[in-house]
Amino acid sequence: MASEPTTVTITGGGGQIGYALMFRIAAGDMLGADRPVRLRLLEIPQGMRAAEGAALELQDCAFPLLREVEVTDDPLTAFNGTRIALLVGSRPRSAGMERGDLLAANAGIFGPQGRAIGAVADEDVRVVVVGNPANTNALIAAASAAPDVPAERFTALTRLDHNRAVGQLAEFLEVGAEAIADVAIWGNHSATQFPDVSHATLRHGPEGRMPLLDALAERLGGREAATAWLDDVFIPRVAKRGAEIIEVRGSSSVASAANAAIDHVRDEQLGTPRRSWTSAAVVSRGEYGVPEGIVCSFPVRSRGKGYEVVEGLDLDDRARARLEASVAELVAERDAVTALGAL
Ligand code: NAX
Repeated sequence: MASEPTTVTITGGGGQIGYALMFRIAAGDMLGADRPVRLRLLEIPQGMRAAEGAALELQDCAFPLLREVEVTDDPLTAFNGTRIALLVGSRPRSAGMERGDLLAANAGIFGPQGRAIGAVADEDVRVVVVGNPANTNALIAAASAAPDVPAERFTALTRLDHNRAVGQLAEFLEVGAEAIADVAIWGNHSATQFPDVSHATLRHGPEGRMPLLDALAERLGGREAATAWLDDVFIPRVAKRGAEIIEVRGSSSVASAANAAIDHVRDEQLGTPRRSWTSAAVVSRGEYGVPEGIVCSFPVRSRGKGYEVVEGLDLDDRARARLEASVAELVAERDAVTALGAL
């Protein structure tokens, strides 16, 4: 077992997703059973007691991998030496709040946090933004950490959308989730996202795989019916799943969001399965015509040194139109925060 612990910082450590995250990280679910962790929980003063209470519970678990827990409201303390940062705490949209106000409030959080990461984090730090609007918050944090931290170290979470898409397909096709590969989420973590199954495959027989679109067509009685199901049922259900959870559960997604954040970091750190991919929002280098610099979800792979966009996939006209609509929203968000002086 490596003896030097990895420093992991969770912002919003007194909130719901933070609470669901920290026990699994301390149990070794994120970095593996051979990597001890030092946890830092960043909160605002109002959230400190809740985070401190969670830290007491962590102690009561006596996790063998957990070396230390520190709760603080000072970003420079929270990010000191941080190797993995999960930026969860954000300003939620309150009733009647305009989008511009939401972006401004979050720029006031992710700008200073990005600066603190640039100033004191480990030189190989990786950051995933969970707090919404996640893509644009990641863009602000990355810009604020420059030039000390390369922008590509900042990512935003669309793995929950990815996992939701896989879950929907698995249920519909009556297979286990592990039988489905190469689904992709493109664009923004918002209702404009494009959950894409056109390159996805389904396990078929002991060794083989078949195109997932063929499996859908078989089940639904033809290609046209499959396309209609994707457009009318699957895509809206995945894109609006967060609202469905709130309606049914009476509260937003928590354990599934924490699980997705753990999947995101684990695959980034330890690598995605060979010949397969996942989805994450990363800084565009112009792939698929997405403007350079914006944080956009793509199919991505990792060999353990950060996510790389899977290039060279064909996008038909309908897919391209969906991607462009979501990218237009990201560009509008970037322009709004630029106008606020946050970039
Ligand atoms: P909670 O309100 O339970 O917790 C948020 C915590 O963040 C609070 O304890 C608050 O005090 C703290 N906080 C606020 N500002 C902070 C700051 N400047 N520094 C440190 N801590 C700060 O929300 P929760 O349910 O945990 O959700 C957190 C965020 O995740 C929200 O923005 C939510 O929209 C977002 N989500 C993102 C998802 C994704 O897939 N990207 C899915 C789930 C979730 O909706």
